[in-house]
Amino acid sequence: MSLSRSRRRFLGKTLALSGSGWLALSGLAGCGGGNDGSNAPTPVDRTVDLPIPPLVEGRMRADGVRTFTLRMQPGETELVAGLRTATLGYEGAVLGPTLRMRRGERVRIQVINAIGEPATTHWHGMHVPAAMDGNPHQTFGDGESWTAEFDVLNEASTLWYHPHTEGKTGEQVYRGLAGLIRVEDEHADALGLPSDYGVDDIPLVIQDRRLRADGGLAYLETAHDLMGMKGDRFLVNGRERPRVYLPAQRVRLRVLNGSNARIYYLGFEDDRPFQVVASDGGLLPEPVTVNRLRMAPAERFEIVVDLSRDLGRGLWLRSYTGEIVNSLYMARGLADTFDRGTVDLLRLEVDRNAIHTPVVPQRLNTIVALEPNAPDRLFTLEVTNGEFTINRKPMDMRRIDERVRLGAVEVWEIRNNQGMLHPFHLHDVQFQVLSRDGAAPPPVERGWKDTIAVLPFETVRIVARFADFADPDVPYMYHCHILEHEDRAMMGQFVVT
Ligand SMILES: [Cu+2]
Repeated sequence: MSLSRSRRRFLGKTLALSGSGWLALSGLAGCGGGNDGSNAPTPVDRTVDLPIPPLVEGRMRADGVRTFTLRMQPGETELVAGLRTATLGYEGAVLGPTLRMRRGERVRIQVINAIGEPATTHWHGMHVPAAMDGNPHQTFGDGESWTAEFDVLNEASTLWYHPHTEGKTGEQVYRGLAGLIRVEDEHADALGLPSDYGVDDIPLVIQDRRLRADGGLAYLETAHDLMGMKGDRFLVNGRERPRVYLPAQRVRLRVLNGSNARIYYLGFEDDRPFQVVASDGGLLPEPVTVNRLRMAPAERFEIVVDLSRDLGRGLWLRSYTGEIVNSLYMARGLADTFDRGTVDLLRLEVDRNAIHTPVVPQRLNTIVALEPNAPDRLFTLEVTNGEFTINRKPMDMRRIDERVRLGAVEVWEIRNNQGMLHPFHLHDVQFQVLSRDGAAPPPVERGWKDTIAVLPFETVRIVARFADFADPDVPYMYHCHILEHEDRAMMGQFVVT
């Protein structure tokens, strides 16, 4: 089925529920309906242990290729205490293992589809050939498998994998399909940062969900949800408000905003400063000390928090989104109760003496500014005829929107013509952020990124080098990473030739 046909059918069905949600698309009209989940179960005030996804190394084959298997499968998970929820996972009931790989080696990943419908798996942030990207052009059906093989060219970083299925990405991720990739290299190894997985180097996948009273996942119940599916239950690694036991020392948290649409503004309950050491694509040039950190969907940040004086104490990692809500949503009716307030995410319990003595060096990485060698391209994010679009065009699988010359270093100017934030994600390459509305980006955005939050009516300029992989036939994608916007056509395609 063509994208346009399936999308029209979807919109026809949901628009019949209520037309009001779409008025807010213009960024002008108000929308009365909030998604506060009034029929959701009452939150249970207790915490459970933080699940740590297994760190898997695959199998090293005789041909020197590190080989992984990821089976997408159904399962049942206690996302919130006392409720059983039907979920999807990779190699388990929900989420997936953390894939450990090293720069310079070759990896092969066989993905098996056992979820009863077509799917893909995209290596978000990974610099790979377009045919290995796992985008909608590499869709495979239930009972089938797809194998990606590529050299790990990325530097040490926290990447992730998730479905990228035409029109179904939001639903498949929401049901549980997502996992982390931990890329390591010798440079990062030598720095002395906390790096003992699950001990002082903790992966955190932050997501929100809405559950029905019977525990089932509620997805796209109202037209308002099409603006971006947000829930009222906050999960870390697939559990609601869990607790993690940590040693009294510096600890690294590798945070992924794995939510479909929710924006977080992270901080600790005592407002203590912490150090941001890495962004989407690798280590920052130097650590940046903050006490709040905004994270849009698909963004990753690695932070180091000093717990050396906290033995016997605990503290909450929270989202203080209410402090910045007016900068995220200018259109009325788009922010819900949780966007306007504070949310407890994860309880850190410091129950042990220091195990390691990790450090945070003053120099972390060398990032040479890219020099453009090609004309700029302009991308406008807006709503055209009731659809989310880029350059006023809804996504069409058969249309190539941009042709980039191999080796080009290009500035992409992204203009948000709307009253809500759109996180813009570029496949193939990591980019540098040049400016936000003409001003220098904040220090936490001075490293490599693959997803950039573009604020309401803001213009962001990024620069990227499109090196290594040319293919005139198989495109890469660029799109909004609010998954309901992506599925509703806020996406385009480019080839590198
Ligand atoms: Cu968007």
